[in-house]
Amino acid sequence: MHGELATRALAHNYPPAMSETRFPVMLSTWSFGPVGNEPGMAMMRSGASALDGVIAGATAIEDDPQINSVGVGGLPDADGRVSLDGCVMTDPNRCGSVACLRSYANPCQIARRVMEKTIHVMLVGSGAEEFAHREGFQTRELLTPHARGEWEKWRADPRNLDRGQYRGWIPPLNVEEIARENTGKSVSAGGVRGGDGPGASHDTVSILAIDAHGQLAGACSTSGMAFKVPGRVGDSPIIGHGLYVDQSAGGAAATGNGELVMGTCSSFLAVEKMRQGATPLEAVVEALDRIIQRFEIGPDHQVAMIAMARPPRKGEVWGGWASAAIKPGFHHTISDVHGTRVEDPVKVIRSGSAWIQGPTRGERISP
Ligand code: SD4
Repeated sequence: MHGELATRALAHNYPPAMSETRFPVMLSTWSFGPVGNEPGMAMMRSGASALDGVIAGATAIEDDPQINSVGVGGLPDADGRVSLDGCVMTDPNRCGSVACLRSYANPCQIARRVMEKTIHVMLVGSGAEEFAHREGFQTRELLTPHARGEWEKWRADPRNLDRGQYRGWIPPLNVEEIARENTGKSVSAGGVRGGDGPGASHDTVSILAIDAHGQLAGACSTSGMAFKVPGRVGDSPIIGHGLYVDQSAGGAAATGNGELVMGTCSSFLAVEKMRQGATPLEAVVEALDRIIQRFEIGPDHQVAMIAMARPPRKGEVWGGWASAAIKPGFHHTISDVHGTRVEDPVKVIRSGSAWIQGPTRGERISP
């Protein structure tokens, strides 16, 4: 397995230039990251906490209807209904989560209320919606005409829905980045938003940040796998799977096929590796290797991870951050003293894989 490892160390991002490390720093998944990083960093530069920063970042992405697998504009489930999942975390005793919200657009804000106003960690479905209502959140229509059109196209293809025997759907590899590839746009600061067409799909945003006060926080928000079985919840809102943060060990977050992440507690695993002394890069590679060892990786499977070392203690050099993906096609967005940049991951484990493989419209999982 390790023979397949290919390192793409980018001198400008890994390891970070320690002497130049200044907080705040924000790291997020995919090339739409700048949509969230820019407002999140602006808040943290004005003294806001990392928790405020990551939630502001997630909210901006959730509110952008062009990003069509997070928040408003997310692709719906097999019945044509959008459902959103999200969580926030700053420490093992400070986390909140919601899943299967059908009429509220900002799961990370609601997850924060769960964390701050209840003795619980996670609320789901109608209970989560009643809680959001009591907390004063406004309902929103989540299904955009574009997302509805995509669902109608998907439903019209008999390969996708074998009625009565529906087993689920695997999105095309790197569905988040296909629009960029199709349009030939280059990755640039400022990011790329999906255009029209089937390639415009995007997915989970995971954000990790350290603020100017040296506090670490994370947020994760998604509409989950497009055209999923109604009721399906993936890794993203589950503490330890899609996101894990511990001030004394570090933070990690995942994106991609949630079922692979959930089998291996990827974010918790990566943070525990950092607790034991691994660098952020070693930690995410170990977590992704675990997935590769325990799952048969299909042509449309992809998982990518980001990780951030715990905030440095007085006089300590910061351990930095990293990202890695099982296959090519993933990008992260980093914001630091040098500005905001969309970059290739630090490491791609199966670097020989094609950028996009398999049917572009997905395929049914055989029974
Ligand atoms: C899920 N992990 O629901 C999410 C989807 C995702 O990039 O991250 N896509 O399985």
